[in-house]
Amino acid sequence: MTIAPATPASKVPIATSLGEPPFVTNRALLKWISDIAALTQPERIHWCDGSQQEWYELTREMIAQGVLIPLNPELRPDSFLVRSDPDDVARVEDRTFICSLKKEDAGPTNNWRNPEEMNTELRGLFAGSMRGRTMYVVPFSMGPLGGPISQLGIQLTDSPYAVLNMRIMTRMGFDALALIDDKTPWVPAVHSVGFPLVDHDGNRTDDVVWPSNLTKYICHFPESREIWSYGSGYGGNALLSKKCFSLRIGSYMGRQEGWMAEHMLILKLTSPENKAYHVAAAFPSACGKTNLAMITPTIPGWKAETIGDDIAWLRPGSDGRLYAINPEAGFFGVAPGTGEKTNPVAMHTVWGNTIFTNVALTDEGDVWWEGMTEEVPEHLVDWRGDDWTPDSGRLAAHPNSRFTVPIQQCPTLSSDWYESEGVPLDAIIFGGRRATNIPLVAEALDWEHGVFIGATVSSEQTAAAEGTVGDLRRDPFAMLPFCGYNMADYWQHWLDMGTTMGANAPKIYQVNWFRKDDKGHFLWPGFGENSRVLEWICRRIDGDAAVTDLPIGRVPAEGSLNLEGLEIAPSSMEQLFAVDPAMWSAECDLTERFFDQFGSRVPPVLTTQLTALRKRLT
Ligand code: OXD
Ligand code: MN
Repeated sequence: MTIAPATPASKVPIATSLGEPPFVTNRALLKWISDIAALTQPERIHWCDGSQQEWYELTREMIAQGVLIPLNPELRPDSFLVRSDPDDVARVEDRTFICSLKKEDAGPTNNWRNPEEMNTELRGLFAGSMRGRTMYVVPFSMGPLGGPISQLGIQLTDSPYAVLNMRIMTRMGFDALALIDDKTPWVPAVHSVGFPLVDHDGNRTDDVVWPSNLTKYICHFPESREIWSYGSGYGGNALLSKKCFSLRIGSYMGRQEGWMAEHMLILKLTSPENKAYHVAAAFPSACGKTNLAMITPTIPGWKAETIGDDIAWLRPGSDGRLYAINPEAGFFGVAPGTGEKTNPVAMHTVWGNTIFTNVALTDEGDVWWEGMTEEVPEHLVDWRGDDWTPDSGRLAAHPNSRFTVPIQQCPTLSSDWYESEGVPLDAIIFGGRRATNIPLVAEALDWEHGVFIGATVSSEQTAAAEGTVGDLRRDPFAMLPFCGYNMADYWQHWLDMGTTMGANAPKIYQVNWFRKDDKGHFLWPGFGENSRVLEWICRRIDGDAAVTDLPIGRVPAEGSLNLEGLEIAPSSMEQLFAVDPAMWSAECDLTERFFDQFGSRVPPVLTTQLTALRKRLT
């Protein structure tokens, strides 16, 4: 297909043909690519086939340009370090927009822009934004190719770094492209780092190691299921399959089509009796989600296997149960804090074939970050490329530095990850980082109570003073930055899904590994010991664990949580489950205020739940 002539035609080298592979005949798809090319004016267009050969060619080019730093092949084979621009190091929530037709449909927790106005603004920004660069056509499948829960997308990007990451994080290439025929729905996603190499007069500027733009826009058009991202090359801003598609657009699609896109890990647990259980768990950022996804149980006989660490797509199966897939194919994990002690599975996963972004470089040509080893190297090159010693007084790795690695390298990967139909969920878990109030574990009284728990998930911003609840950052369902529509409507969708599933719905639990005593010490050891809580949940599912009814839910009855081999004072156990009615009443007031911001869109079931909780507390 030929692209419409761009202006000015004279001096600017612009791709003149799409160069589509012969098997692509989908006219809508070709027209979209042609339109975006006419707008962004790339010099070349490359269709990503997803092959190893393509990977080698891209990485070779990027090494030559100084973008990728190859690590020592003896220590970290086929792995690279990349350093981003210090102004482009994380997701930019204040530049993330939901462009629904009506503002109320984005809700009070999203930034909203009128779709037409945003479209006009974006067209201005994207005009010529790929000049002098290659536009990569990146077809991908979220979930196994052709699977019943899977979805397809195409990202157009001028960032080869994004291409490499997308190849790890998704099933990317011609196999996915071949599935997009005239009748298959797919999500179009346009991405530019906003750093053209040729200006309107044809003058060339030199490239930089990490091209980006101080102006950033991460835009979602739920009604037309489109994504447009400008100005950033980092993480969720640039790997549009992840938060943009799998969560923001996915959640909107899920509501329309009767499924759910969730910010959840998926774990398979096998008991000493060889019975398998599947759980999905939602935690806000920085609550140890990756550690739980790769947990090494401390209790004898239990096995934990990883299915996903970040995103779960859930859909009722023909038997009425809720089935889950991890739509991703890799981990984009936070490096700092990951070490042999905290997460040995992650450390083994990143043995090679890994892209590290914004970590430190050792003198031996390997990577390092805070928390990786107890011993701190005497000399490093830090994430900005400067010399670093332990007394430099600054971090060697950026706190949001990352590893991108294929999930198939995870030593605890469950074969269920390959299941295109997904796995039937036995339990859904909600967690937060709470110094007060929230017990180590509690079972929801029913689905509606579980949705109330999910809707009120929070982390404490400041250490709470004695007898008070700290500042709560609400992160309902851990979806606050990721829900593509009004959060209150999302709660209603959860309630509706419960009605659809009825007695087949998984049980819902709340956990909190972070409760503290009045001196500020953690009461629970966490990490592998969290397997004790998972064991209790599995026993409950089988009806084998006794409970005590508390106003906030059902907690393990005395002796029903397995504490064998764990040294923990009975007073700590007591505090882990203590319910202080005054503090809970204060928390209920905060919940009421939180719900108020959603006005009349809050499902009445949730206000009834709040009233019922208040009543149980008195
Ligand atoms: C992530 C996040 O990067 O939740 O997964 O921020
Ligand atoms: Mn996440």
